[in-house]
Amino acid sequence: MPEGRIVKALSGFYYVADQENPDRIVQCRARGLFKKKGAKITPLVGDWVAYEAENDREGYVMGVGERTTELVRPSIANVELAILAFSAVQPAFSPLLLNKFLVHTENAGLDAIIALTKADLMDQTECAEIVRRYEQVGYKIVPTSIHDQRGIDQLRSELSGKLSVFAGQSGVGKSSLLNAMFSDISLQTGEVSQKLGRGRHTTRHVELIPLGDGGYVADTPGFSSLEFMNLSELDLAQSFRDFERYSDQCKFRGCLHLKEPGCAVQEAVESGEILLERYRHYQQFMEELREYLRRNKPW
Ligand SMILES: Nc1nc2c(ncn2[C@@H]2O[C@H](COP(=O)(O)OP(=O)(O)O)[C@@H](O)[C@H]2O)c(=O)[nH]1
Ligand SMILES: [Mg+2]
Ligand SMILES: [Zn+2]
Repeated sequence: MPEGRIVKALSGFYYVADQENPDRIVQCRARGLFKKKGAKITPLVGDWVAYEAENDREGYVMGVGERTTELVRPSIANVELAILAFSAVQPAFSPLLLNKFLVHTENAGLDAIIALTKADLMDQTECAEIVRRYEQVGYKIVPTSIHDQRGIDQLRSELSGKLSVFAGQSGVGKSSLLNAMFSDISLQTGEVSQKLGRGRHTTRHVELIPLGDGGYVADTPGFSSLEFMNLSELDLAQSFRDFERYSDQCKFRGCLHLKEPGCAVQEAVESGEILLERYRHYQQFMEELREYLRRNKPW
């Protein structure tokens, strides 16, 4: 039975790109119910599936493969990499929002690369300082510009062969960046696309854009909800990569690095090995999470 990947889901149809010949898109309906460990599952964009073709263009999805990752909102399976697009200016660089996105990627089990967009508009010393800080935290961060082309080739090679999502606020330059990296893509940019965006409540279908090298990017804003759903306090503590190296040495197992004595993370903050800003944001997210849990108690 042929296999392929769902690249679009719309009105009950799944559009499957054949694995051997990805230019061949077969419009499929789902046949029967798919179950994993007894629970019903719905095929998602990104899923690897087995399908039966009735003819060149139509067929049935017959089975859904194991997923490596599963994002909710947008629902996409098997995403490997998140490109977090944050502009240097317009809108101003927001470390708080970036750190929040990083909590989400860590929790979803995604690798993340930060694209510092519109780097041409930023003071270069400041740009280098942001790069230094996020490298210290443990992330790859690439300053990009569609005007002087910096970072474009590097980012393109990072995306090669992978299924990626582009996440970031509207206006940071996601579409421009994709257009600059891939000459076959022509997404609308600037004010036009913002008008068409019509705010976050418009339901949009998820569609994967083929990159021509086996890779795909999801054409979606990504992580539309930044509330800490389904996250425990310990999950949050473990989403800070820069804490990991120290947390083993905390006196208490399950230490949340807040007021516990003998906490190696707090010590590393005091000695400057962990950035104070990251720790402050961690404290803030913990408060938000606790507030969220209070509001959403099941009793
Ligand atoms: N100076 C500068 N402006 C950019 C750059 N990338 C995008 N822009 C501008 O930022 C605005 C928003 O870009 P767009 O790609 O639509 O952002 P999106 O909403 O994230 O997809 C447009 O007016 C672009 O021309 C860049 O690298 N440098
Ligand atoms: Mg856009
Ligand atoms: Zn601790």
